Amino acid sequence: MPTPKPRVFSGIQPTADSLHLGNYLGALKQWVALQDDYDCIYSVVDLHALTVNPDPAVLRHRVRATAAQFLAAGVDAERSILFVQSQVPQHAQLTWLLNCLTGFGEAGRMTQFKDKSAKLGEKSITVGLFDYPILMAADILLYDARLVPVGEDQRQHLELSRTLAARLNSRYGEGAAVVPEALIVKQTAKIYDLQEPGAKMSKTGHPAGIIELMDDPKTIAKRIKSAVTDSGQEITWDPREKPGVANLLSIYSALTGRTVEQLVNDYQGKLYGHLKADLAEVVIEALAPFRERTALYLQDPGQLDRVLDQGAERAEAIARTVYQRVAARFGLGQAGAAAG
Ligand code: ATP
Ligand code: LTN
Repeated sequence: MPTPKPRVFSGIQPTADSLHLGNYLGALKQWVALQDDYDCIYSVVDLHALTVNPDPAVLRHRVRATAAQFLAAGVDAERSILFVQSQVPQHAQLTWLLNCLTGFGEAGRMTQFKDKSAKLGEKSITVGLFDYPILMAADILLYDARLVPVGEDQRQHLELSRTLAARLNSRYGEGAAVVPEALIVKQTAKIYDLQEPGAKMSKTGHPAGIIELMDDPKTIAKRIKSAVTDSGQEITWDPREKPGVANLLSIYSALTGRTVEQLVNDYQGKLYGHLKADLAEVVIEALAPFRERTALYLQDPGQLDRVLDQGAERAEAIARTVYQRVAARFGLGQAGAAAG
């Protein structure tokens, strides 16, 4: 029998109608490439999205729209498992077990929680937002995933997942959990906001700073043209002094496969305007087929739902076994299961 391929797990929240270039270059592009060598499981993590209190109809649409974009980007629902998190009940169940292993102070140190709660103000912070990284750890441990492709902003959350997996093993014996590793591709780990090159491009950022994958060509050209560049005129790679230009070069390089050195060389003696005009063309061309494919998937929601139902069935078959194994270590369930 051939040895099974190592498992990959990752998820993206359905918190917008469209994903953005940061999601694509930081995560989704890696997801697609990993399918050749790994056993991949990808999820639309709608339970995570509940932490921002979405309108129910909007959430329902965004779950489908996000799944359609995964497929359009090249996620293959036959080779990989594509599913919606809330359709597999073990995510919430394992979260509870992990909650009971996580220190209150440990969860309180998560910088994303601190940032998001500072923005929200005390009255609007929910226990769900606080618990968000534990639910993420449950997502990963539930499938014995070894590798988790994410952007730089998820590094600390991944570290917590590793800590919790190691804790399960030290408290309940080896084999209770697989300790996962983050896969963060340095070049595209953090794509920056076009208007505020100090901040990451984010679904919740100002629209002018974002390039959405579903944007039309005119919008893309406008956004890139009005991207904040830096003082001076020369096109050089200097992320510290020229973060705006460096961000444009990173995007350019990631979409064309040309190295940043090659690009800097090609643009010697040219102006920021040239770089922006060419980059706009590159982005428009890269995204056009993606938009078309997404629209096709969304034209047939019934078929999309069937794909997602099948994915959930396959995911649950794995999640059920792993959950029973972990729960048994805690002393839950029938005594016989503890042997597993
Ligand atoms: P929000 O802004 O609503 O928190 P988001 O845009 O960060 O959302 P997520 O669903 O939280 O999107 O992230 C999905 C994936 O995209 C994660 O792996 C995350 O690390 C990655 N990612 C998000 N933004 C960027 C970015 N600017 N550059 C690189 N990767 C990113
Ligand atoms: N928190 C992640 C999304 C996420 C995720 C996961 C990523 C939820 N569960 C499991 C990798 C593995 C984010 O990008 N905001």
